[in-house]
Amino acid sequence: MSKKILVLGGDGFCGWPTSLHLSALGHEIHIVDNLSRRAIDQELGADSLTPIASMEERLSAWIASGGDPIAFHNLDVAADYFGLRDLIEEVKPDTVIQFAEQRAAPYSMKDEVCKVYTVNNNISASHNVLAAIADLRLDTHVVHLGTMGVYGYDGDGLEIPEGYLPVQVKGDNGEVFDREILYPTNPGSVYHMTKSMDQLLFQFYAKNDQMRITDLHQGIVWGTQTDETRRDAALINRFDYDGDYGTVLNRFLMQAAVGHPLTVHGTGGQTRAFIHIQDTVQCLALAVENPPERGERVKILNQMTETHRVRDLAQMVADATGAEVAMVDNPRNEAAENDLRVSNKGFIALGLEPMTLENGLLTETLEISQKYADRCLMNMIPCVSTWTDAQNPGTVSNIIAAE
Ligand code: NAD
Ligand code: USQ
Repeated sequence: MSKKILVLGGDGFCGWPTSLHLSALGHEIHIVDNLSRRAIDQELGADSLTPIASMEERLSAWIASGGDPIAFHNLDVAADYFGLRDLIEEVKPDTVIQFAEQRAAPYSMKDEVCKVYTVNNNISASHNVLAAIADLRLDTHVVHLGTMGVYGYDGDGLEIPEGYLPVQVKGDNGEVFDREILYPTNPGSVYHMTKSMDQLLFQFYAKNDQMRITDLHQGIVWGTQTDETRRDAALINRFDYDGDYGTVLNRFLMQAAVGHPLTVHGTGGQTRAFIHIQDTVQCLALAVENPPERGERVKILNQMTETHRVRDLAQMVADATGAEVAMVDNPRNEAAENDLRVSNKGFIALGLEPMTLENGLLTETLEISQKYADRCLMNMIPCVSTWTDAQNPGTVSNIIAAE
């Protein structure tokens, strides 16, 4: 059945292909975006490796390729609460998908201004959606993009469950109490911390207002194209590669394409969860079709298809391309080595057929990197945002300490 869907953050890396995919499935799509991601590129002096068209060109190209019209609303979801509320009241969406957050961990750790912006933007954006739907008393399903990073990387062999952890607590007289709690969060950056905080917002509104909420704990997304973005050059998805927004596998693939050594942080023993962008859009379609019941607790699904160790990914790309691997100082404050086992039974049960690195998509992403290699700004490749003063000799506290 066709649904009315607001896609908040629909100009972004995940939001754009998701909007097209849901439109292709016959849903009525309204993209809401303040284009802040494009503005941050300008602020950083960075750009997508792929040439992304303006929103107007994107939407015209979608119609020209046979797609149904998609509406666009240029609106700041975090700062313009009443603009958002009016829009939700007018459209009365069946589903709101909340992608509209500042999503780069290194950007969120850059300085105090970036920390404040990330917290204000992300928490207000998510809360504004919930407050508006509650106040309008709509039965709208909220689908939020969370992150695997909320679980932390303890790496002791426990399979990460989907959001909740059954625990037993011993009372004073030895009685044992059973509880099911949100998996204790252990975020690794201010950005990841905002996703931990989002979880409490959802828990409260699901309980207090019986809101239907799905929180997708997504792993690192790689690749760039989907079936829909391949339809026309003006539909191409963005490809971030700079030190703040580029994610590890896409960075390795483009580094190989431009002849830059693959930048493994530390020993590269960090194990992370991954998903290809084509599977991201499939997962969103499945989540939209399968809302929780009203009154049910937040439905948490781990949206990932495979785990890999960073140095193994670098070796895989090096073997495929002949690229050199460089072990560089880790700018982050994170465990040097961890194991990671993750349950993704929820999406598998809903019908997801995962794609993996072996599906030839690695080659496609490499070909795209090679095609647009001349657009690469080599000075944007290094990760210069550091997590602590100790890693940052230029900060005030270290200058004072040295005097
Ligand atoms: P992105 O930065 O490419 O897209 C986010 C979009 O939201 C941008 O177009 C931006 O302009 C918009 N936006 C941000 N704040 C806004 C506001 N206040 N009002 C209106 N629009 C706003 O990021 P992405 O990679 O597409 O990620 C989308 C979501 O998925 C994020 O919430 C992110 O945390 C989550 N996620 C991403 C990944 C990944 O690897 N890319 C992995 C896990 C989770
Ligand atoms: N890394 C390198 N070399 C690089 C870049 C990164 O070794 O050149 C390492 C990092 O130190 C880290 C790992 O690779 O250990 C992953 O870094 P990343 O930038 O690919 O991913 P991350 O910062 O975790 O963030 C990305 C998205 C974020 C999303 C998250 C999902 O930017 O929006 O929430 O992936 S997850 O990691 O599962 O939490």
